[in-house]
Amino acid sequence: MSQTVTTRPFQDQRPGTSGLRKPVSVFQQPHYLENFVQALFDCVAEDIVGATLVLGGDGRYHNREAIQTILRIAAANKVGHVVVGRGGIYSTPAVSAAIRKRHAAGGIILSASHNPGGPEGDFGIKYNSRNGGPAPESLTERIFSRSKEIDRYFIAEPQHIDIDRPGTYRLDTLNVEVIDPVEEYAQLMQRLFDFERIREMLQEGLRISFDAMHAVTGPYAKAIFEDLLGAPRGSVHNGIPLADFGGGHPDPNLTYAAALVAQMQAPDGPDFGAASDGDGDRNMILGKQFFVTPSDSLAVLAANATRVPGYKDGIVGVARSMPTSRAVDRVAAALDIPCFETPTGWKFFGNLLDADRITLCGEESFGTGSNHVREKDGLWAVLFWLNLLAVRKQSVADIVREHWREYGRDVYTRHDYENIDATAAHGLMNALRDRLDTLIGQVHAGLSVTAADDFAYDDPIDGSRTEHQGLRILFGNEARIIFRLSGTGTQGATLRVYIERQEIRDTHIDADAQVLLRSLIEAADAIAGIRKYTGRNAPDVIT
Ligand code: VG1
Ligand code: CO
Repeated sequence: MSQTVTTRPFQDQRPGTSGLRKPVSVFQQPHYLENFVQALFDCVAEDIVGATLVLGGDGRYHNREAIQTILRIAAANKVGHVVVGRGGIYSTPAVSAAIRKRHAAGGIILSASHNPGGPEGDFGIKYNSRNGGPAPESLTERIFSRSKEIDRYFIAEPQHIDIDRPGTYRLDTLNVEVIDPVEEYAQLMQRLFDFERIREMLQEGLRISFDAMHAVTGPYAKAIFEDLLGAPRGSVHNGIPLADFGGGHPDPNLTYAAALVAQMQAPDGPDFGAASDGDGDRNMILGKQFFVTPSDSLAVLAANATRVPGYKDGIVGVARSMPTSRAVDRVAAALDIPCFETPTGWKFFGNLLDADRITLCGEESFGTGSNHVREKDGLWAVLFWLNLLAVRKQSVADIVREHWREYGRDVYTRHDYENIDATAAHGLMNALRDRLDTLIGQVHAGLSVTAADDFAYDDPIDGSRTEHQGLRILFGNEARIIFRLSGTGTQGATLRVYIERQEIRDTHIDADAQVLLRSLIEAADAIAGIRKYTGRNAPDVIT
C-alpha cells in the first residue's frame, strides 16, 4: 500500500558539480529527501516504471535511513527491481559498473564524496543514467525545476528491509535484491589488469600501503589487495567504513591523507602508497618519498596504456577537465590521438566515452578513469599503477621522471581557499571576469598574457553548450592560471586557483612545484587580488 503525501517545495535543491550536497541537518528536514527523489522520479518516470535501479552509498551518516526511504518511494513509483549494496555500501564506480552490467535504467548514489560526514557533516544524492554515468546537466536542471514546484510525493507504508543480509525481498510490488557488490567489481578489475603479474611482484617483496580513510573502498581494497593479490594483512589501513569516516576528511590529498604521506616519507617506508575518497572514485598515488600529481598520473597511464591487458590494443583518444594540466595533451599528440578539454565534473566525459571518442580521461582533483565504467575509479587507477610497476620493474618516481624527460614536465599546483565568504568570492570572480580583456599583453612572472577568457564548452556529441566554467589566463603554451569556484562545497564558497608551467630544463625537472611556480603564484594574487578579497594570506589546501 502506498500513500500520496502533500508537500511544499524547497528552493535550494540544485545539484552542483556532482549531485545535491547539503549538511546532514538539511537532509533530515521532513520531506527534504522525499521531495528531491520524487522530483527525480517525475523526470525519469518513463525510464523507471517496471525497470531496475541500483542503490547504495558511501556509508556516511544518514545513509541507512535514506536507503529505506528511497526504497519506499521507489515502490510507490512502480520501479520494478532495486539492487542494493550490502549494508548500503556501494562505491560510485561499482554502481556505475552494476548499472551497465544489468542494463539498469539508472542508479542512485548517496554520497557527498570527499566532504566530511557524521551528524555535523554533509550528505549527498546523485542520479546516474542508463550509461552508468552522472546525469547530464540537462537532466539535473530539469530535476531542479521540478523540485521547485513539487506538491506531492508517493511513498509506500513503512516496512523495514534488512539491507545487511544478501537476499531478495519484497516491498509491495518492488523487488529488492541485496547483494555483496565487491565480487562483481573485483571480477571487472581482473578482466582489465594482470593480477598474476601483480601477485608475483608482491610476492617478490614490493610493499604497498592503501589508506581507505574509513570510507567505502575498505571492503573492496581488502578483497582485491589482500585476498586476491596476496598483499600482507594490514596493507589496507582504515579499512572499515564508518559513518563519520573516523572523524577524518575522506579526501585523498597531501593534507587530509597526512598519515599515509608520512608513512611514505619514511626511509624504510613502503614502495607504493595510495588512498581513495569517501565514495571510492578518487585516487592518490605515492611512491617512496614521491607524490604523483593527478594530472601527471593521467599522462603516464595514457603513455603506458598498451602495457596492461585492458588497453593492449591502444587508446582512441583522451580527455581532461579544463583545469587539469596539459601533460596528457602532449602524450595525445605523440600518439596522434585526439585530446578533449571539458568542464570540471565527470558528467562531461560521458558523451565522449559513449561515442567511443576517448578511452581514458581524468581530472586534476585525483580522478582518473576509462571506458570500463562512466565514473572515475579510484581502485582502477591504483591497479593500473601496480600493473605498470610489475611490467616496468621500476619505482614510481623513476617512471614519472622518465616520463618528464621524454615529454617535459607540466609543473602544477592547486591552491584552495575553503569556506570563504560567498559574496567576496563572487566579487573576486566578477571583477576578474570584467577585466579579462585588459589582461592581454600584460607581463606577469616574466611571461606575457596571450589570452584570457571565461571557459565555455560545446559538447561535440550532443551540441549542448556549458558556460562560466572557470576564468583562464593563458601565457602561450608556457603557463596558465585558472580561477574557479567549487560546485561541491556546502559552506560559504571555495576558491580554487590552478597554476601550471611547462618545464623543460633538465636541471630543474625534479625541483619542488611550489618553488618552481613561486612567481606565478604571486602573479595569481596580483591579477585577482586573492588576499584582498578573501582576507586570507595562504590557501587551506595545497596540492
Ligand atoms: C570537485 C573537483 C571536480 C570533481 C568533483 C566531484 O568539484 O574539483 O574535479 O569532479 O569535485 O568529485 P568542485 O566543483 O568542488 O571543484 V567527487 O570525488 O565528489 O565525486
Ligand atoms: Co568522490
